[in-house]
Amino acid sequence: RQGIGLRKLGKTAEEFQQDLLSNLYYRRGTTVESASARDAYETLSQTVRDRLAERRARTAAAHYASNPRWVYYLSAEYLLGAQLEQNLLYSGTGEIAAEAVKALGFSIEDLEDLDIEPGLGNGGLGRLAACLVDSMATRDIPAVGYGIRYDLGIFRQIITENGQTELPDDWAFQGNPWEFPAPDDRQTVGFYGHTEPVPGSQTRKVWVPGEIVLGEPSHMLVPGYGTETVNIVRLWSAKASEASFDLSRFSAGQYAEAVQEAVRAENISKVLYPDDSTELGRELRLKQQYFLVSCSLRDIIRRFRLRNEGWDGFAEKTVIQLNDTHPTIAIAELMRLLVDEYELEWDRAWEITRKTFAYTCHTLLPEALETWPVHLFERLLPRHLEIIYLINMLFLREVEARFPGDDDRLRRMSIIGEEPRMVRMAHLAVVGTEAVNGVAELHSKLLRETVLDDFAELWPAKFQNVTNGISPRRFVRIANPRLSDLITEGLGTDTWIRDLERLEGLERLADDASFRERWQAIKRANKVDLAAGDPDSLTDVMIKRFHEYKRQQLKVLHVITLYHRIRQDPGRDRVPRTVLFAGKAAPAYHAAKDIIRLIATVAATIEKDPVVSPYLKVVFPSNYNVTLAEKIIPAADLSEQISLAGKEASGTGNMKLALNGAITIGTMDGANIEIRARVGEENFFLFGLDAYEAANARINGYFPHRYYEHDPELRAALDALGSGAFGESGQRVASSLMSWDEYLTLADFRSYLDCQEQVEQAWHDRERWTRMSILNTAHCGFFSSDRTIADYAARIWRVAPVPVPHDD
Ligand code: DL6
Repeated sequence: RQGIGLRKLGKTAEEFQQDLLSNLYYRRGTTVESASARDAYETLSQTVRDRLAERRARTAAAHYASNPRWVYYLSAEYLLGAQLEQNLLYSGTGEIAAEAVKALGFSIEDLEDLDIEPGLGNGGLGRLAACLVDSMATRDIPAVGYGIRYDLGIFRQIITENGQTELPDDWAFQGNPWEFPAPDDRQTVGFYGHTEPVPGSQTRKVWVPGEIVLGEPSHMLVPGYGTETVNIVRLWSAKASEASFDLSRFSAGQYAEAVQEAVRAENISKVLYPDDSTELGRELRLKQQYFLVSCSLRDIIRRFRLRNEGWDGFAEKTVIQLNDTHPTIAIAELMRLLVDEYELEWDRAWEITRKTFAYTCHTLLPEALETWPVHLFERLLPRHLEIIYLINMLFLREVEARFPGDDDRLRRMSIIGEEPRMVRMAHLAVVGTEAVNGVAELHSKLLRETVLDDFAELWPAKFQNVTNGISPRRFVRIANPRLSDLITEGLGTDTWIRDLERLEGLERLADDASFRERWQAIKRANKVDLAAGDPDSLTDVMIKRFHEYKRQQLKVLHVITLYHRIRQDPGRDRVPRTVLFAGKAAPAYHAAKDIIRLIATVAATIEKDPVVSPYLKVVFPSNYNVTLAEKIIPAADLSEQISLAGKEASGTGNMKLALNGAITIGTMDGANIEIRARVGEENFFLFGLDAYEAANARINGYFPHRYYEHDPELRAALDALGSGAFGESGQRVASSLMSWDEYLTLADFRSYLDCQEQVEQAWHDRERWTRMSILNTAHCGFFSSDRTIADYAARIWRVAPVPVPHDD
């Protein structure tokens, strides 16, 4: 099949226009006269997609020719964000496309409003996956991202005075023009059933599944920026096999029963679990995980087999990155495939498996470390449990040899926990991989010192840090075009979009009064666009999932204190603030939903108060997602990163906001520490306990009541909540803080309030503030996901880029 060439798609406005029309007539089946905005959107998307598909074809040819080492990124979540604007930028067709749709009678902005956002993730972890695949393509790394094509993504959120309401997110209801179905690459996945011995073999078994489900892939294109590479994200949908339709029941008139099994099969990819950081041991969730893993591994092997024979080269040609523990069952599945299906010796299979996988941990919360009840595993994946037992036995022998007689250590490190008996996925992930990394320096250090300390002692070289990063394309160039233009003008080049450390060149411009003036004007214009409050007020944003460890409750206590201060002394000159919250709470996480409802009540109370409302406004736009983040971030002055130190693994919103010139008020947690080290302590508002002080606080006896007693402003805020002035949710929040205060909110209250005073002083001096803002942007180039990928490529994956030739 070599030598078959492709007709080139034109690069001029006329050629684009011609292709747009041809798509309108021949693919969409409509005409210029009757085209609706949706017709135009679909057609434009196809025309842009075709240009990327052409590059995709060249990418595949280059990869095929070089038979490289591949990176396979396994992630249960991807928050890809809207696609149109990104793909216009990455295909360099923005201007000609705008002209072409104008001729059809539409504006590109109208069509962008119709673009879908596949919400296939919960928060940071899913958005990180999207930034990393972007950067893999940008860095020319041969890579495929694997995930699940959930029919329903993260729920749509509506905020009212009653708090959060959830609605289903049928994101592809009107189709997804960015997707290519590939039904021929479908895979068969087994569940349940039993295992049978293989005569003459100690290790091989035959698994006879009790249920068979099909996995059908489709893929979305992932173009690199400023390069020719186009990689893919391949997403699996569960489909019932033909056998699951019960014809005999149908014939007997039992219509619902006839499709019951098929419905159950397709439920596997029906909905994304909306939990973030707290997974419950639910069977469907484990089914999803195995479904993703089983389909992806077979696809990976199929791809390997296209250019290679035998198994000798597998681990050299393949690295599979596990994005958190969600896909960890892949370790047992690869062993099963190699031992049972391809009949390799156990030791050889184990060597290949261990060399193939690497694991990224994204949490420090003990409750977020996944475990599964042994009985559930035994029923759903009986063969995998046997394999895990054997892996564990051999592993514990290794531990015993190194630390003889240390039974307690064996118990701590075992992949199987006792009472109740659980499979500890993080332990399996450490045992079955070549490299383990945390996502920020502090996080990686705490993993080694606390959660995974025994493993770090056994295998110190296995543990690494790769600090997270974000895509400068999406979160600066696309989200903040005004600032991007100014940066390009200031630096005299736009190469910073691919090489973000070049932002350092802005440092000298921080002292240029006219540059500062323009910088300020852009921030103001972005605030006008956002229309959240007075554009001259301090825009103070806290945008992230709702979780007690992130401490939105601390921010509420601050807002209530400001409210009290204004009421007590209405005549005083004050810094007007717009406090913007956005984010979702898991539907079953009642304490987080109480905080949301409390914020809504506080916002309404302030709004109604003529004394306070000129100085303070609280806004809470509904349905925080990537698209909304792209609007809020460019308008932010102050970035709230106020988690209890030692709890936020990294954070990535902190990076996005700092890069857009917001100044952080934050604790010594996650990547905040690295942001502060880079932007300089004078350009960062630090408060609160550090991770070690926080860990010691409980040990030394923590009594939240003492803070209540000793701090009159804190007392007033908590009393107001306790009195019911802000509703029942407020009472519950106060009572939880007063009784236990898991995340030491009260301990950090005074330090936080004092720090907010410093913020206001700095804000008064607008020249100083703007300088700080410019320096934040200038020194945050490190936080590009391109750098993150360069780190993974060099230290964990050991892969080299494969450049894709141009078409001319
Ligand atoms: O690494 C991406 C992101 C971090 O920035 C956040 O700090 C962290 O909370 C988040 N982790 C999760 C954990 N879920 N689990 N397990 O979403 O990852």
